[in-house]
Amino acid sequence: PHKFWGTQPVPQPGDEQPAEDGPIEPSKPREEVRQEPYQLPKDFEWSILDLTEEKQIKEVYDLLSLNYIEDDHAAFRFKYSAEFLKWALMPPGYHKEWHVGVRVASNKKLVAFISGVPMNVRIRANTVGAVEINYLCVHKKLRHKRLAPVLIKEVTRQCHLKGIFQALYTAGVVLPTPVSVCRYQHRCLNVQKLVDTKFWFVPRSMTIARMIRLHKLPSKPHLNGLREMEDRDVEAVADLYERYMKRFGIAPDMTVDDIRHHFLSGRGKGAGEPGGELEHKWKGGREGQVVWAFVVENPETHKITDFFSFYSLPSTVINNPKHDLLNAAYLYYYATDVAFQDHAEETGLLKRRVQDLVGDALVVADQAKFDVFNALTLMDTVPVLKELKFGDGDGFLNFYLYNWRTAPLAGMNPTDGVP
Ligand code: YNC
Ligand code: MG
Repeated sequence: PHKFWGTQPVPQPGDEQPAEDGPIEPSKPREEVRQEPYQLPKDFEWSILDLTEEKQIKEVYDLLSLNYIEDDHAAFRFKYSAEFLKWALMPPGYHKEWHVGVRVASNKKLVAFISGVPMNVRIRANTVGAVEINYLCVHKKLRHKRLAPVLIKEVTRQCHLKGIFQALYTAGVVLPTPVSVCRYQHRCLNVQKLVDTKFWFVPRSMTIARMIRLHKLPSKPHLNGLREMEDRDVEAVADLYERYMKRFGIAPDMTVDDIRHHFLSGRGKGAGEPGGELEHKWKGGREGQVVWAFVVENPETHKITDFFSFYSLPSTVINNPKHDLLNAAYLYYYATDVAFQDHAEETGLLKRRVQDLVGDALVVADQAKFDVFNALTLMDTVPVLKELKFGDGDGFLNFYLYNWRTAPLAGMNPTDGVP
């Protein structure tokens, strides 16, 4: 029984499949929304964070780097950089009121956090103005005191005050009720380090030398016309993104400004500068770079036919004598206009193209000295992962919608059930 989740507008265990998509409870006019913050245990106080202040970003960074998500064996913990948090928490149209902190009243130490960022999401035939909730974190010393529900209720109130009544979030834990679930997939790049840190293991029938050989990647990408995305590509990428994402039952809607923010902001020095041998600029990695985006420009027509992107999210290696950081790249959005050709799926054309795109993302990430490349079983990625030598992770990611009913969305084949 879920003492908190049982009270919330989310599908409950045993609910019937919805006849129609829509809200679970109606929206309220602003004056009917609770005006005063929820009560915190004594000795604690609410604090809206101003993330344009370096000092406050650093406080969130410090809280998360010591207290955020760990794997089941407490061997790794996500280490979002301050640059990453800025990029993720301040997209176009963000509200600082949705960056909700809890401090110890006496010394003002930040001990809990939850955040929301605005997004328009299309869920099957409906486009909904919503909030994406992330970075819910309670200091390790304050766990199991029912602080999480208070944080969730307070951020919900702040969203209601801005006229937003639907939310999207993901979690490793199973709560009422996932709308989809995906599995993490990992492609080893630095085999030796992954084995040393026990992130990956050498199978019984294998030697480490063979494993290193097996995972060796070419030193140059393979797609003709591949180059780093630049500001002049934003409109073309936005258009391609919009058309490609129609393939799936759920997808964020992105304006041109969103595209610019998500693919071009927070990049390291030298990124996207025209001219010269582009690869010299990303070889060896870029200090502080969060997101990496590449386009394929047709050499004859100069049309942008494809793009791919990934982001950098390291993990702290907990208690390892040799290594303290695992440099992980995560596949982010990609699209290809091959999908719009007749019979692209039946003929295997689409699969081949996605495999080329993700394959080149691996090459770039390897050259930039990432240790591992991660992906989820979603979009058109699933059929290409085995061939690109990804392996199943232990982790699953559950996708949730707040106050919106819809039938389950497949992680494996997202086009299932699309009207
Ligand atoms: C979780 N991850 O089930 P019941 S993901 C949501 N998401 O409630 P307490 C969670 N709920 O079952 P603790 C949750 N984890 O009794 C637990 N819960 O109904 C529920 N970890 O609260 C749980 N970050 O305070 C139970 O638990 C209740 O002290 C128990 O705190 C939990 O960001 C947590 O994994 C996760 O920092 C804060 O363990 C803590 O254990 C922690 O006694 C490490 O809480 C970091 C971590 C979670 C990452 C994420 C998405 C969060 C989504 C929240 C829901 C948003 C709803 C939509 C709101 C906007 C609506 C509009 C408009
Ligand atoms: Mg608690």
